[in-house]
Amino acid sequence: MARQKKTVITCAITGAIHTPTMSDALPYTPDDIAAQAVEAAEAGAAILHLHARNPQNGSVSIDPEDFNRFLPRIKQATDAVINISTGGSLTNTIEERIAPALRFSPEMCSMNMGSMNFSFHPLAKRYDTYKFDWEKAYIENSKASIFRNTFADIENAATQLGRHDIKFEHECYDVGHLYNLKFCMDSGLFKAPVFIQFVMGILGGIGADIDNLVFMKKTADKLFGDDYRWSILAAGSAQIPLATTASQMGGNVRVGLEDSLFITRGKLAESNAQQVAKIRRIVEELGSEVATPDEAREILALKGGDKVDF
Ligand code: KMH
Ligand code: ZN
Repeated sequence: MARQKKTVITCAITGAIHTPTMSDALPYTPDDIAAQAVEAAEAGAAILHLHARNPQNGSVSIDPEDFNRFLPRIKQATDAVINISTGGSLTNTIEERIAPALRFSPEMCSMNMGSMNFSFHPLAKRYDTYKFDWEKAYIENSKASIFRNTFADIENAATQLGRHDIKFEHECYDVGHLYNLKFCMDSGLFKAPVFIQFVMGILGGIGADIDNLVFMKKTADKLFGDDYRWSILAAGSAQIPLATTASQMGGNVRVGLEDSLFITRGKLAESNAQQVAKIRRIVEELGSEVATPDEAREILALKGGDKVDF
């Protein structure tokens, strides 16, 4: 597969698994999620990665009805590719987590490639007060929680979602998850070319630095040859610096308030679109072009925006 010429920007609008509501910019109502998603697409995001939240208190929602409150509106207002999260929260079962993607049959959805102690408990030290009651305990409890994605869970999710011709964003939080993906491909569960999201800087997974990025890329090259596409998501303050590096290595990039509430170290972002505009500006100034939604569809071989159920 020839080196990709355009950079696909994904924007992860709100998150839920590990994203505190401790920024007024973080959208959690359907109105705000839809508005920020459309704005991010206008700023240059070809793909919108979406979670839902409880509109009253911002807690994780995996209820398809909560997704239904914003998916049709986003589809009407933009031609961006919709990617529905199957991550849910640390307490949801895999059946609950895949229910929205099964119902809406989007062009893309996430597929988490291994179990881990996905932890953000150190955040509890950062805040004295919380916007919502549920948040303190949820953050503290992550210290002892397993984000469960066993081989059986992955097989179950892939088998049910596979019938919908959905392209997976294979979220790999460490080098071992690349080997998990390779094992699943060899078992016939996923076909090349796969789309891999290198997830870096989550406590419980690989750290966010350039050495590790190169190691992830070299390992993926060894396992998958030329026949894969990749993107990077670095959490927190590493988000834009590592996205910049990855874009120069031929990778695609993911930004968004799901993975960092900041626009630069110590300064909260005003919106998702602000992060998209920033990485777009950098990518373009460094001589690359940003992919449109239809170019992203071609690059990732997606089924098309007319084949979704919303
Ligand atoms: N925010 C990422 C680190 C999912 O949605 O399935 C985790 C994530 C998982 O995006
Ligand atoms: Zn997500």
